[in-house]
Parts: sequence; C-alpha cells; structure tokens
Amino acid sequence: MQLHSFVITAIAFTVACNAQTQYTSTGSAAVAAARATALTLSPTSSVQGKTFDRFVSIWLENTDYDLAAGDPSLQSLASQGITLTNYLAITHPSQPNYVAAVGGSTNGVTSDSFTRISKSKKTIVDLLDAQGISWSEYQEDLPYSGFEGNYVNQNTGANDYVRKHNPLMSYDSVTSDLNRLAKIKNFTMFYQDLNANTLPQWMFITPNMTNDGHDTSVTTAGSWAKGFLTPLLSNSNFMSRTLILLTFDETESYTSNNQVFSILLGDAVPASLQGTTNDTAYSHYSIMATVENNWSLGNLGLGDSTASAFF
Ligand SMILES: *[C@@H]1O[C@H](CO)[C@@H](O)[C@H](O)[C@H]1NC(C)=O
Ligand SMILES: *[C@@H]1O[C@H](CO)[C@@H](O)[C@H](O)[C@H]1NC(C)=O
Ligand SMILES: *[C@@H]1O[C@H](CO)[C@@H](O)[C@H](O)[C@H]1NC(C)=O
Ligand SMILES: CC(=O)N[C@H]1CO[C@H](CO)[C@@H](O)[C@@H]1O
Repeated sequence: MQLHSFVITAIAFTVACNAQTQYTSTGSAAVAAARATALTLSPTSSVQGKTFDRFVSIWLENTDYDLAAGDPSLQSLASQGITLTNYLAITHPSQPNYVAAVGGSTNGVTSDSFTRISKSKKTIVDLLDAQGISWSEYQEDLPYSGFEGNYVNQNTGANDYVRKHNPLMSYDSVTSDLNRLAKIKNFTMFYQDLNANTLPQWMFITPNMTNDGHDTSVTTAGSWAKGFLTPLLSNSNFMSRTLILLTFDETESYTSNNQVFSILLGDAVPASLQGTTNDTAYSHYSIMATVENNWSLGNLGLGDSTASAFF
C-alpha cells in the first residue's frame, strides 16, 4: 500500500504541474521519491509463434519516405532486411498514430495533448496477457517505470521523454493496473533485461526526442537506429526468432499520403528475403495484425482485424 500511495502522489503532482507548464516537466523531487519505490517488472515467457517468438517495434519520428530511404544508416539496415514500400501511417499528428498501433483505433485522439482513453478500451496487451505472452515497453529517459508525465533533460531542459510517444500510456486499461505500469520501463531497464536474458516476447521501443529525429534530423535518427540495433542483431539474448519493425510514426509533410519508411529485420526474416522490398499495402494496424496472427490471439475487431499482416 505504501507503494501505491507514492505512485498516486506522483500523479497528483504531475497533474498539478500540468496546469502551469502544459505538461512539459515534472519536479525532480517528486520524481526521485517515486523512483525509489516504483514497481518494476520483467516477466518472461516462451510461447511459440508461427513466424517469430519475439516482436519488437521501434518508432522514429516525422520523416517523409524519400528522405528516410536516402539515409545511409537506414539503407545499411535495409540491406539486412525487407523494406516495406507501401506502408502508410494512419493520421497526423504523432499521438493518434501511437495510440492506434496498440489499440486498433485512434480512439478519438486527434492531437498531441495529454489524453486518457476510457478503461473500457482494450489494447494488444489484453490479447497478449490472455495467452501468457510477456510484454514490456522501453521508453528512453522515462525517469522510472510507470511514470505518467513528461520529462525534460535535467541539465539542459530539452524535450526528452514525452508521453505522446508512449503508445500504452494513454489507456486507462493500462495505467489503472500497477502490474501493467511496472512494465513500462526505460532504457536502463532494457539493458538490464537484455543482460539478464529477461527480455519479453513483445516490446515497443521509443528513443528520446533527440534520437528519434523529432528534434533533430533523419541523419541522427538513422545513425541512432543503426548504432542501437547493430549489437542487438548478433546478441542471442535479443535475437531468437525475433522480428523487428523499424518505422516512423508519420511523415513530416501533411499533404502527402503519409507513406513511411519501414523495415523488417531480425533472424525471423528468412535469409532469402534479406535486402528485398515488399509492396504489399501495410499500415500501423498491420503491427497488431502480425502479432495476432503469429500467436493466434484473435483481434479487437478494429483496424487490426482488416489490416494485412507482414507474415
Ligand atoms: C530507469 O528506471 C528504473 C526503474 O524504475 C530507475 O531505477 C532508474 O533510475 C531509471 N533510469 C534513469 C536513467 O532514469
Ligand atoms: C537522448 O539520449 C542520448 C543518449 O542515447 C543523450 O545523449 C541525449 O542527451 C538525450 N537527449 C535529451 C534531450 O536528453
Ligand atoms: C510480401 O508480399 C507477399 C505478397 O506478394 C506476401 O505474401 C508476403 O508474405 C509479404 N511479406 C513479407 C514480409 O515478405
Ligand atoms: C502455427 C501456430 O499456430 N503456432 C502457434 C501460434 O500461437 C499459438 C499461441 O496462441 C500456439 O498455440 C500455436 O501453436
């Protein structure tokens, strides 16, 4: 119970802060107190899937297809996987794309503002939990597991971790459950889980506002992605029948058809398909469709039920 009250205190503080600062920051004293007691969980499982036993989404930000396709780091990754040449994001701006990728619908979200989606709305984690498939999110610079606000770089004040890029965080069906909040973790925990061989079977990875290209450029985002993934591609604690989707939340341009550069990577990609392209029509809803198909999860009857799966 003590833990619970700390968490509530942090939330109350965050919301109070919000009124003055438009949710850009949370006081470091409250963060330090909550961090000391925040519940963190790293459950594992080994449910065999049809095509893969682990699925990893990694999202970069706001880049038009041609610009991403021309980036040398992304080209280098693409040469090791399958480039999806007809993959569309769902909408603009960022947040509804993230929300839709785990819930099969934008759930009425149309902006990047702080939002909460009714507890009655389900997500992919309801389907994963029902089959005992372990999951976690890894959000770079989230100050502690389950933190519900935004967090700026404590030295520079720059945007760093943002709630709008955390797909599960807007769902009350996730945040009302402390055991679920405890699986929304940061990169410190990612490397701890990697080294301890306790990574889950489903994960969503969001780099910070520098590394995802949002506040920088596709050059930074591509170079981060290549640097992050290269050691993982040969680490057996990460790579064991693993399928990785590297994509962008949306295009920068609001007048294009929202085609985003997307690559499938990992040892679940057959060697014969490495360095190939695939022009099947996919969207962010294909992420859920792929996972649901692989583990026979059923679906939410939303965007996930009509989208094509990658495999
Ligand atoms: C990441 O989260 C863990 C668990 O809550 C926390 O102990 C750690 O301090 C966090 N790391 C950073 C860099 O904030
Ligand atoms: C984002 O993370 C990198 C390390 O991966 C760090 O160097 C950078 O300062 C972070 N960006 C911000 C705005 O804190
Ligand atoms: C690519 O395209 C074909 C349809 O031509 C599809 O059946 C196949 O499974 C697709 N997926 C991948 C990841 O190659
Ligand atoms: C081929 C196949 O359907 N494999 C597995 C998919 O996932 C379920 C778990 O939900 C397994 O029971 C299947 O064997």
